[in-house]
Formats: sequence, C-alpha cells, structure tokens
Amino acid sequence: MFSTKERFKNCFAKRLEMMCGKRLQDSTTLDQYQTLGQMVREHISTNWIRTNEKNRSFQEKQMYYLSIEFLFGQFLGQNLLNLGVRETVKEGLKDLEISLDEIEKAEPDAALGNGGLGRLAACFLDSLATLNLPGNGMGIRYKYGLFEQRIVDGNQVELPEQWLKSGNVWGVRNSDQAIDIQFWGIVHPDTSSDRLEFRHEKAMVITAIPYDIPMIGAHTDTVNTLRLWSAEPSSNYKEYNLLTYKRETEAVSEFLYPDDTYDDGKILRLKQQYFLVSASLQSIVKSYRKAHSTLKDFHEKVAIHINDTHPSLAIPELMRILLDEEKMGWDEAWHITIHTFSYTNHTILSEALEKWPIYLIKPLLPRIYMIINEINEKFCRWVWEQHPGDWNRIENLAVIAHGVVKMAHLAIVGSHSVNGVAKIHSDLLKEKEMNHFYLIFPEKFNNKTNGISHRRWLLKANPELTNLITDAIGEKWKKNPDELINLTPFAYDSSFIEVFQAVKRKRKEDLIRVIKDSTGFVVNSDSIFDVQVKRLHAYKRQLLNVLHIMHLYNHLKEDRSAGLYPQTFIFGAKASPSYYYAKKVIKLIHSVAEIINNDPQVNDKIKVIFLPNYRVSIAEQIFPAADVSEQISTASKEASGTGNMKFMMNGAITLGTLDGANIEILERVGPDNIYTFGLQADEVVSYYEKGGYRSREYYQHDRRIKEVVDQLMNGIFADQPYEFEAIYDSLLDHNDEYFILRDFSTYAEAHKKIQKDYQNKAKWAEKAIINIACSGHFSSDATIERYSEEIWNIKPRDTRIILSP
Ligand code: 26Q
Repeated sequence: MFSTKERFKNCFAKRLEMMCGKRLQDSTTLDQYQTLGQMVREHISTNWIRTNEKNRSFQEKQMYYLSIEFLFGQFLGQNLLNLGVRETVKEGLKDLEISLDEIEKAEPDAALGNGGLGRLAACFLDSLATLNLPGNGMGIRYKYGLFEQRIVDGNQVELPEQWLKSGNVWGVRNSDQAIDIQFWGIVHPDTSSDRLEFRHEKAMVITAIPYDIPMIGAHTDTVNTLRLWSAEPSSNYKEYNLLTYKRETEAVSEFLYPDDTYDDGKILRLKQQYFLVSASLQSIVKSYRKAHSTLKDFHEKVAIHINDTHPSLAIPELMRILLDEEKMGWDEAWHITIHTFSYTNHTILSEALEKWPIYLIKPLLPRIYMIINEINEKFCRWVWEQHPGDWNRIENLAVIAHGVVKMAHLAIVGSHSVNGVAKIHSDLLKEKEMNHFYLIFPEKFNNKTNGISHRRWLLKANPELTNLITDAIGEKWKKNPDELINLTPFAYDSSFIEVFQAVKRKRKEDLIRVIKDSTGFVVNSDSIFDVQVKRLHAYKRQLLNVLHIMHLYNHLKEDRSAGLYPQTFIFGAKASPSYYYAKKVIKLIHSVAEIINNDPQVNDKIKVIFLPNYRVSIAEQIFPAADVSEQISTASKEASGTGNMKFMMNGAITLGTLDGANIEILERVGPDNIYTFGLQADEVVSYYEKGGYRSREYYQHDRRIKEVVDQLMNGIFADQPYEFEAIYDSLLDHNDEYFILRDFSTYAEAHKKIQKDYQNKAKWAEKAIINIACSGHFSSDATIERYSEEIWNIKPRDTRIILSP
C-alpha cells in the first residue's frame, strides 16, 4: 500500500472512510493520524508475525530489556522513515492537500519516562530492531505519562499527561496473554513431601494485560516488540469490596513516578516494580516453556537486562519461579539466574541509590522477601569464607542491612555483568561507589558508553542537515554512522560551509516561531543560540547558567558599549513536583527573563527563553537550532548525559565540564572543537573527602559573584522578598555542594571565548562540522553492538529466514 504514491492515496482515502466513517474532506487531523498509523501497522503485520514466530522457538538467544521507563515521544514519523516510505506518503498527502507534518504533530508524545534513562531505552530498541537483533522491551503502560508542565507567573504547575485520551494506534491489546500477579498474603512452609515447599495464600491478585507495540527497524524485515503491561482487576479473585479492589489494582499502572530522589519509599512505586518484573518474567518463562521441556538451559537462550535497579526484583522473581514452580534446587536456580541477568547503573548520586525498607517489602511481597533474605545470607556467608572475620566488608556488601534492602547490591550480586554508561562513570563505580563489589567481582564490571539513535536525532529531527550530509558523502553513513567521519574535509570547504550555515539558520528560524508561539518573545536569528535542556537538578547546575546571565546583564547595564555579541539563552526543564529548590530555579529563570527581555537597554544583546513542557517532540526542534550545548554538571555527577550527543550530532558545540560522556566527546573532536571549564572529577571528589570548600571566600573575593548572589536577596529579580532565599542559602550557608561559585570564573571565561570565536563565522562552522563528523561514534547502533557481543551474547538474525515462512 506504500509502493507508489497513487496506490497510497487510494488506500489512505478508503481506509479513512472505513475506520472513521467519514469522507476524507470531512476528516480531522486526528482521524488522518489514526488512519496512517493503522496502515503502518497493517503494512508490517506479516514481518511482525514472522519475527514473533521465529522468537517463539527460542532457537536463537533472545534478550529482554526490562525498564520502568521507555521515553519514545512520537512513533509515526520515525516508523515511516524506518520503512523508507515517508517521502511517498508525504507526496501522496500533498496531492490530497494534506500536510504530513500536521498529521505527525497530532500524535501525542508517549512520555513514559523522565529523561535520559527512559530515552536511552527507546534509542536502544530502535537500534536492536534495525540491527536485526532479537531484543524486546518490557515496561509499564502508564495511563498518565510524565506530567505536562505549564508555567503560571513563572512557576511550574503540573497537569496530568493524557496521552491515551484518543486511544493508541500502536499498542495491540493481547488479553489472551494476561498474567496474574500476587501481592500481600501469607507464605506457609509445606513439609508434607520430602522437599520443603512454600504455599502463598490469601494473596491479592492483580492481572497484567500486555499491550504490544511493534518496534520497526530501519530498512529491515525485523519487527521486534515492546510489551507494556497494564494493571487490571483479576476475574479469578473474589474480593468483598469490589470498588476498592478495582481502584487499588488500576492505581498500579496509573502514573509514572516523576524522578524524585527526595521522596523515597512509596509503596505504590514498589508495587509497580514488582508488577513489571513478575508479569515480564512469568510471560518469558511461559513462552520459553512452550519450546523447551525444562528450564535448565534457560540462561543459554534468554538474556534479561535490568535498566537501573528499578526492575531488580526480577532476580528473586526468577528464583521464585525456578524454586517454587519448576521445583529446582537452590544452586542450579542461582546459577541460571546469575547467568541470565545483567545490570546497568545510571547514577553515581548515592542519595539516588534505591533502598526499600523491610517493613514495606516483607508484607507486600512475602515470598520474594524470603528469597532476598536467603540470597543475602548465602552471599554474606560466601564473603565470610573468603575474608573470615572481616565484618566491615560484610556490612558494606550486604544486600540487607540496617532495615533496608539495597537494590543495587541485589542487582550486582544477582547479575553476571554490571556496567556504567560512560568511561569516567564506570571508573568511578569501580574505584569509589561500588569499590567493595569490584574487589570481589572484578570480572563483572565493564563500561558501555551511551549512544543515541541517529535515525531519530538526525534523520528525523533534521532532514535538511541529513540531505546536506548525503549530498556531500553519499548515503552510506545512514546505515553505518561511523562514516560521518568522511564529512571532515568539508569542514574546510567554503561552499559546503555556506549551505551548512543556511541550514542552521533555517532551523533557528523554525525554532524562533516555536518560541514566539509559546512565550510571545521574539528572538534574533543572528544571535548565538545557547541551549540547556534537560531535567532540572542541582547537580546539572542550571543555576550556574542563570547566575552567569545575571552577571552579563549587570555588565551590560554598567557598560552599554560592552562588546557583546547577541546571545539567546534557551532553557527547557521539568522539575520534580516536590523538589522545592529546582522549582525555585525555574522561577528564577523566568524572573531574569522577564527583566532582561523587557529592558531595551540590553535586550538587543541578550534574551532569555524558557520553553515550557520540554519533551521528546520539542527536543527534536531544539537540537537542530542550537549553536552552543550547555553540559555543565559538577564533574563526577552526570553519569553520561545523552543530550550532549544529540547537540553534537546537529552541529552545536559543547560548553562543558569534564564529566560523563563530555570527556569522550573531547577525545573525539579535540580541544579546539569544544569548550571545557571547571573543576575535574578527582578535584571534586577530593574536596568532598575534605568536607567541601569555602564558598563564602569566592563570594567575598569575586565582585561579579557577590553582585549576582546579593541580587538573589535584594529583590531586583524577585516578586517578593526572600523569594530565592533557598537558592541563596544553598550557595552560602550550605557551602555550595555543587561548586557553582567555585566554577563561576572559568565558566565566564569559556563564555568569553565563545563570544569571540563565534564572530569568525567560517571558523565556527568548521568546529560545528567537525562535531557532526565525529558524532557517528555515539550512535546507539555501536553501543548496542557492544552490549550484544560483550554482555548479552545475542546475534543478528538472518532476515532471509524471516522472509521465508
Ligand atoms: C527512583 C525512585 C523513585 C522514583 C523515581 C526514581 C527514578 C526515576 C528515574 C530515579 C532515576 C531516574 C532516572 C535516571 C536517569 O535518567 N539517569 C540518567 O541516565 C542517563 C542514561 O544513562 C544518563 O545519560 C544520565 O547521566 C543519567 O542522569
């Protein structure tokens, strides 16, 4: 149906009439979107069925990626692109006087994630399918995704994100494959046979219904699956109070928790985690069981990846299935379990490491708790045998200690592979955070630097740049992004540079329209677009950026003739709803924007824009328009970052600390094509070991710093006195935990250098093009190849097998 434009037009009109009961001319954009989506699904259905049939035999090893978040954004445009039919569809629709861009905009973002971790999972599934790898995702079908952010008087207000309001064309409900999951109840030992067994009684049962979404690879016949579980009442469960029961069940998949390191120990979050894990494991084992009579070789045919600790209850859950349902002995079950699981750590912040109190976990998951206990006891005994008398070591390693279950410890003990997400992060895990484990399991630790899907972040987000690159170096880089390196000579080619600059300008103008529509502010396309978009967190230091802007403002007010090149500072960030400090930073950005943007003395030189409701679909419009990419976390704190890679791939230059993957970007592009500043990770760590630094000294000795910090309190940017007191206190009274004042001066220097360099337009374009040329290294295709070879041991399928049934 997509083979020619004419055939497509015909099909589309007919299908729309059938599906919507309307003529094309009476249809809405939403009708058209649903119709196109349905057509795509129909188009891939044979390949999807064949891929599934192939998987079902378990002849080849399968990998399942368990994640509490999958941050896809929109599917339609990417699917059309991957199928290679987007141009045909676009042209066909044009004949019908319909705009494909408008249809694509009608799709709500699937915002089933907070940020980096969830988006990484989405990029990985795209790469797995494209590389013909047998890898499927499993997650939760939250009824409400990450909250919608509105700004009212400069403050963030959260609204529910209703992405399912008009249904969802991509997810297929497969109620025949529903799974029952047990919570609460009592576990009885049963000694009636010669084997000690456990009966779980009086449990509350919740049913997990799978919704399967096709993962369509680019230019291949592989169609993998993302299986999202929805919680519903069970028909096998008799509960006296039906209404309460219904409410309690449905609550489990109702909301995505906003990343909130301050708000731990919510029992609903624990229920979500076990819900995901139990539904996924039971369903994997069930389908494996259809192909194999025993589970003794399970780990040879199944790899399960745990995306951060959130799904780490999968480890005791597989043990439960092997022990209680398959009646295996402990040692054999444990061998299979360890060889099945691998785990990625995404954070170094110790306050973000998950711990669940025993008083929550034990009553909710009584059998799982027993198993965790046994894992802990056996593990501690083993450590004791290696290091008799070393109580300290055992205390540092134990899975259960001081009344809590440490999920990272459970994940490390129960997996054969533990990886960090950038070189520095993996090194810090080995040398600092997880050093105790590294000493006893050195072979488990490895690095897998993150990557991004160049199909989403370049081909889809920036078609103009894509075409320009293809005109220069041919098509091959699309399949093999390392070949982007062939772009390097074009960095010195004046006619290429000229077209490159025109593309950048066009994308800046597109973004200017978005800015005008959402904020009302008009910005100058000649100005430097300096962008910081990411979740709002103290360690990511949006505050450093704002304080520097306040300083530029002061400087301009003092000296009107200051030779500043015009700059537009663009922010996008959601703050966790209960994160008071982060919300104050959002408010501060708005207050500063209000003053600067309305002050004719400065607003031709600087503008400050906050784009509300930052999400995948708007990110696709922001990255292509950026000149400068702000990656300014306190060194050692950002595990990797992936926005840094998206900016680079679109020709923005990084202004960053030597943190996360910034370091690897520097290694690729060289020091002339990146701006680095600030303390290095080892310096930060050694300050922490000494109890911090004296931020007040920097406040007292640097006039620029004193001036901006005082302005937090003296009211020129505040609606009310003390409005920003929490920020002021964090910098002075709490000794500036994230070294903002410490790094202020080198940050300001780096900005000055950018100001100067940008004015040499050809030289700047050269840097930008070199960044693009080096960005292929960060394609998630390469990352996924490394995971597949070094951790999962899965191999690409021969697609000819899929084609012939
Ligand atoms: C935990 C407990 C309760 C509720 C929520 C959470 C929670 C949810 C999400 C904790 C953390 C997250 C997300 C973390 C995350 O996105 N980390 C980022 O992962 C990226 C991919 O590896 C890295 O590039 C980033 O550096 C890292 O911050």
